Amino acid sequence: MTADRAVQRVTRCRLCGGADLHPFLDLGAMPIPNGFLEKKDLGAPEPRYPLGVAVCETCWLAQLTHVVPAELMFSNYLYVPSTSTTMLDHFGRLARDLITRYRLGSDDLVLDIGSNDGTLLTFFRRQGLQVLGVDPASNLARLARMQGVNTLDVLFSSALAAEIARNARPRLVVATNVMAHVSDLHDLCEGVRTLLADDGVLVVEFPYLADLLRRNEFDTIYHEHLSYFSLQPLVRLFSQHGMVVFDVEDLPVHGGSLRIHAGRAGRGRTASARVAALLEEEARTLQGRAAYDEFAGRVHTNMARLVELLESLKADGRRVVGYGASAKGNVLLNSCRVDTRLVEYVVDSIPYKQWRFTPGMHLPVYPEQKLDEDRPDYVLLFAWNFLEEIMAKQAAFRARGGRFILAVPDVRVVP
Ligand code: JHZ
Ligand code: ZN
Repeated sequence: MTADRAVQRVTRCRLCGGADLHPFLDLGAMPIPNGFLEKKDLGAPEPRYPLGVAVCETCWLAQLTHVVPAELMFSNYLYVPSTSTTMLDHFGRLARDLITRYRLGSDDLVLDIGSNDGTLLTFFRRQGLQVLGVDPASNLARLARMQGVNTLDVLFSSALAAEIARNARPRLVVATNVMAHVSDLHDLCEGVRTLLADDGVLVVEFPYLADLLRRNEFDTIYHEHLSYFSLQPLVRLFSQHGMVVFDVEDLPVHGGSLRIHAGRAGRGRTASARVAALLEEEARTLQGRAAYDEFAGRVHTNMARLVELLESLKADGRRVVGYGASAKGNVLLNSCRVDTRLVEYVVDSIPYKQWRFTPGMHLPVYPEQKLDEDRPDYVLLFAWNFLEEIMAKQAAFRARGGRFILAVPDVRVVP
């Protein structure tokens, strides 16, 4: 069943309004990849939504070709980063770095857009700073409040920003892994600009498009992620709203991310040498169709190789299961049409996902302990962004001869 009426085909770039959109990868129609099912729902028809990506040949923002209404995706959101020590360490370091770099003190307010369960803000709070989270997922806002993180469960907007600014102007606004989800980028920027204290800084982290392409991370393309950013389109966006991107850093998280620092223009802030160098590199490598079309070619090859590998393991009588019921995993399963015949089930540490079924392919999700009891031969790692953490955790499984399969960046078996 394709839910055509709810879907909007994108004909204009969401950043610059340009009409020259070059579609480069079509993953086919599939359910929303965070829509885990309960057993009672398995017989019911499941809506599928087109999943494809295009790049704007005017501003080079990569973006979905079709958009699904936000209420279908975010009202009860299941993603909780605090379940991973990789992300906890990352957020702890981020908070410490920013407190030092911007000399933040106990009178200063930090506002987190897309604050999820409040994990990042707890690190600022522990250092005595004032914090405010904004996240539309009420279930997560509740968790945040339980940790003492003041959180508004609404979508961030310029109207909300104006309201907040009447009482307090943050010296730091952070937005980690949220820009991709934002429908109205201009409204967000306008909001941040009105809200920030005069010397305030906006810090944004997002998976970097250049890494996505280079590392064949096609499974990070899904309905929730409306945009796939490189630096150039963001510099353009911020400058349209009187802000300047004055620094950029490379980060290993989520398969390669960027962290940018921006503030109001005209405070003597100018782009660092790192910003200039990266913009120059992007002009050479990302502003032409080739990078995108070649990526799509590699992805199709990898998808075919994965299915071939799973088929041959099956033919040899080997048992394969999945690890990490991530949204990425569901994109991979649905786009390669891999069901329980080739991958029996998935294990995952998040209680909300356990005892449910993956959208589309209906793999059952069990707690991680299932691996010890069941002892399958191979584990297909859907959460490749946590490779080291999960390999360390599963040392016993590996010592018994269990092996990991990776599909990203390329299909390989890890001994
Ligand atoms: P994980 C998320 O994508 C969601 P997803 C989001 N849309 C986004 O933008 C990106 O990240 C950046 C499990 N796990 O975090 C937990 C274990 O079982 O890569 C998760 O279900 N054991 C906001 O959904 C999954 O793996 C472990 O030891 O692709 C990882 O999903 C660890 C570390 C994780 O998210
Ligand atoms: Zn554009």
